[in-house]
Amino acid sequence: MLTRRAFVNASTMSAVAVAAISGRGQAASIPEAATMKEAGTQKPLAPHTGPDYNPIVTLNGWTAPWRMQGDWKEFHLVAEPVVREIAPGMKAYLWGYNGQSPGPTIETVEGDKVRIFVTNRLPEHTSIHWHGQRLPNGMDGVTGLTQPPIKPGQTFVYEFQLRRAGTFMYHPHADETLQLAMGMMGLFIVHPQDPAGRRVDRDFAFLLNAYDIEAGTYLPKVNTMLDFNLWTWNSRAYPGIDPFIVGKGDKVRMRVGNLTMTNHPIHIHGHEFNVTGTDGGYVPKGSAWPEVTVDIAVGQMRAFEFIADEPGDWAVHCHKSHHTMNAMGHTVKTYIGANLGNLQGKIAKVAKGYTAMGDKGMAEMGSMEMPMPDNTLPMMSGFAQFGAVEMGGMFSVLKVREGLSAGDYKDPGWYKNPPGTIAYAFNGTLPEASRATGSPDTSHTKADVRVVKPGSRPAMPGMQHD
Ligand SMILES: [Cu+2]
Repeated sequence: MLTRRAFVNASTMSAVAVAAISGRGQAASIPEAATMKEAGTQKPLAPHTGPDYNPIVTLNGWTAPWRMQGDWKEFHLVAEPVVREIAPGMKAYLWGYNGQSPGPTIETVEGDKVRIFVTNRLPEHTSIHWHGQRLPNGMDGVTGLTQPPIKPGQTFVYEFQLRRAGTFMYHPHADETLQLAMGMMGLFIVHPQDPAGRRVDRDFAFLLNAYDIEAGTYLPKVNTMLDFNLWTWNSRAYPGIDPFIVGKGDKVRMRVGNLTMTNHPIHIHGHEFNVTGTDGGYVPKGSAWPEVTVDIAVGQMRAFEFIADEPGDWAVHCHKSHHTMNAMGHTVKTYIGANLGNLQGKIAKVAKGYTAMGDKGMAEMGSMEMPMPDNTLPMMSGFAQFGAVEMGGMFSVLKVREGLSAGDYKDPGWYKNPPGTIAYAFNGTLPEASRATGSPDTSHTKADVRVVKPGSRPAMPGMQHD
């Protein structure tokens, strides 16, 4: 739900900003700063000016509204403390923009002249760097190097023309370690001037970020460098990350930017994709390369595209397995194969309620109701139609469904698998249904088992021999 802040008028602006605006003979009013209360994926914002592009879907996020002032597209970002729901059951005290972390996605078209007002409501100074953009040096947002800091209470104005299309980011370049660790970042999308040129049916975007928030607390530890316990997409952790809803046959694009301090190999199931965008912009047609996993290095952006032609509920996740866990204790010992049976009784005598865990593996944690401090996410969680998913962190689901109309992003529920297409427990005979479909291969039944050993040459009908 979009709510409107009170109009910020010239009297609250800094002398610098007023001078900047009046110097250009503009009316000294700042566009309203919209703010977002909800952490769910908001409806994409169709353009009301300029080329008719297909708008971006910001995963668990939203798009900044703008107004036209002459031929300038004007936005208003407010840097401020926010409360972000990381997943149901856990909130974090972060810093962000316009009510959320990440801030709203800025969505524009190549050639646009943008004027971005930035108001600082943080307790310390800030600035915004427009990551990846070509712009006048003094608009680059590096405190001390290209501009003075934006002090608390001040509003600064950034003005530049968008010289190339692609996927970009924005983030502070002032007290950067702390401000990034607190969640200050956003996406900046520039569509090509001819929207038909690179059109897709569903265009998703998200940022990779990470937090270190101790169990039972709300504030990120800002001095952590690598050992984060919450690996997030747009400051959300699974099962709080919304699914990607797409129609069967849709051309889908995902745009991903990495503002963590390690790389993330993003992997999708059931489909291969083409990498069509990098930090440098669109990959020339014909040079895109196929992958099922794309590694996104620190500070990088990647866009990839595929035709969603396989119906189902397909996992999409970072392939570093520790990044699909929440609040993981990296100092916990490994007990696989140990006999914890006796230990349980002994420790329970001194520590009431102690449960020995992990002698068979850690999967039991995915379905157990363990007592935890308030405001803490389970390490492995999420339930689907076949039980516990045993995931957390950077994990979501690509839901490919037949017959979705354009712009329908409603969660369709779990996939209804056609009969005979789900992996099943073998009980000595193959089920009738499986034999009837002819696929999988049912020529080898219990009564007719042909064993093929390494090195042996089986005489298989239809096989060519040299
Ligand atoms: Cu990762």
